[in-house]
Amino acid sequence: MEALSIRHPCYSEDAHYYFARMHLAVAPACNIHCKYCNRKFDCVSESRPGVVSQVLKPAEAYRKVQEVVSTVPQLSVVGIAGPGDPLANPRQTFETFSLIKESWPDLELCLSTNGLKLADHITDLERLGIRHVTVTVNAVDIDIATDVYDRVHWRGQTYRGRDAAEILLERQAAGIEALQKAGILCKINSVLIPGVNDSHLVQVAEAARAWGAFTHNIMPLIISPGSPYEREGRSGPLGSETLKVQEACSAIMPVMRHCRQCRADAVGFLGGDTASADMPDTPVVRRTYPPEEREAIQAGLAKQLLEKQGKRAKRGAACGGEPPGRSPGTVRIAVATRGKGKVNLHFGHAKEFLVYEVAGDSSRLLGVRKVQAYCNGTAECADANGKQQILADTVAMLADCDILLSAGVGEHPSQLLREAGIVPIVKKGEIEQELLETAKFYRYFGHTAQAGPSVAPHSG
Ligand code: CLF
Ligand code: SF4
Repeated sequence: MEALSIRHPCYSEDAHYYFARMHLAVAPACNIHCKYCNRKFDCVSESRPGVVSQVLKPAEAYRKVQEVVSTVPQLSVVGIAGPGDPLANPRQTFETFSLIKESWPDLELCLSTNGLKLADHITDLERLGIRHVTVTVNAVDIDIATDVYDRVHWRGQTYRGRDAAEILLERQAAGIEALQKAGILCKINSVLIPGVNDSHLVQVAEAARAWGAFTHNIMPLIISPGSPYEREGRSGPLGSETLKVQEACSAIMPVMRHCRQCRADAVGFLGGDTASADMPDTPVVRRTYPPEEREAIQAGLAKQLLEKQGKRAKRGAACGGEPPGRSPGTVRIAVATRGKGKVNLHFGHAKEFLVYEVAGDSSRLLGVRKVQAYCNGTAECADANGKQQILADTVAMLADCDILLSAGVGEHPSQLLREAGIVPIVKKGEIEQELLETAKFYRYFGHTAQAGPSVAPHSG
């Protein structure tokens, strides 16, 4: 029998190359207030601010699924992740899920919550066959939680300070334990907040392991404009800081590395905005797929994925058990890609970079680095600071990398990258293969390495 996670793009790194998800923004209200949030935007505990999803009614959400399910044959998961908290809007959330369940029983249903009302809805989750739930746990210590949450609305009353934190933490633990009892896979999301919970997240990882959670997703803080944290002048972590915490936590339990902090109405592949264009060996023409064809395509994809995992296991490069910290002799490479598993994007066009570590003949994804407008932890457009600031922020975000692999890079950014100790290399091709070749090249030539065609005369 197929593992529960095999077709879920968030619960399996491999699956995100093969299967797509869609979010339905049917849940506008929230029952807590995180200090990094401004409710004019999407929930930051699962997505990113700076975008406002249009709220749908359940019937509208149903029609949206109807359209996507028949045109994107790789769609395997439908999730509700906001724009507020799904369980603060139980009528809309469960009505939407019921409609989907009735028409497409093969689609996995998924939800992401702050956990306050989770324990109250376990029977609803069971009734609808929901097998994947994400709970955002930013702290398991009352004092630290008091610094993260402004207030909590519980049983008709508003609580602040320690009282609010105590209620939330107690309800989160009760909800997660109830999920375990019900056999529902639980992913823990934690927002990494420098100066608040950065050194505490290993304790959250320990709690997550004790709860029996499936994976831990550590997301760099992105602060909503107008939020309390913005007023306090806080900012998000650098890529290297996020990586350090992810590595420390990965010694305790599996850590998700491929999260894209997607919006509450995202549709398609993680990291790709055009659904079927991002897939290997699957149709790229948008057309209507009848259910039997969709089923056959997905069965084929699951087979390909399992074969790939089998080959990797044979090569002895299976996932999991990652060593914390940077191992000697490894090469760290940032890749600019627009999907399809290829190096195929110009440095200046990248809104995110995939960062890999190459050791010998194997590579592993360390994480995704978001850049440009939201690179430094604020969600406002960086126009005011100008292009140079974006460039400087991008280079700082990649400062712990040895190489930048892209389909093109201008002379000025090349120079800045080199000054930061990052070798810009221009290449196009399969990421997996280019990583190994580039790392080999780098080990031989070190910082003097320069491969591929000469750098393009662009500015970005
Ligand atoms: Fe959506 Fe979340 Fe379900 Fe995935 S997203 S509700 S678990 S189907 Fe995935 Fe997006 Fe990261 Fe969330 S990449 S933000 S972890
Ligand atoms: Fe905002 Fe927190 Fe509610 Fe998400 S859970 S909508 S981040 S207050």
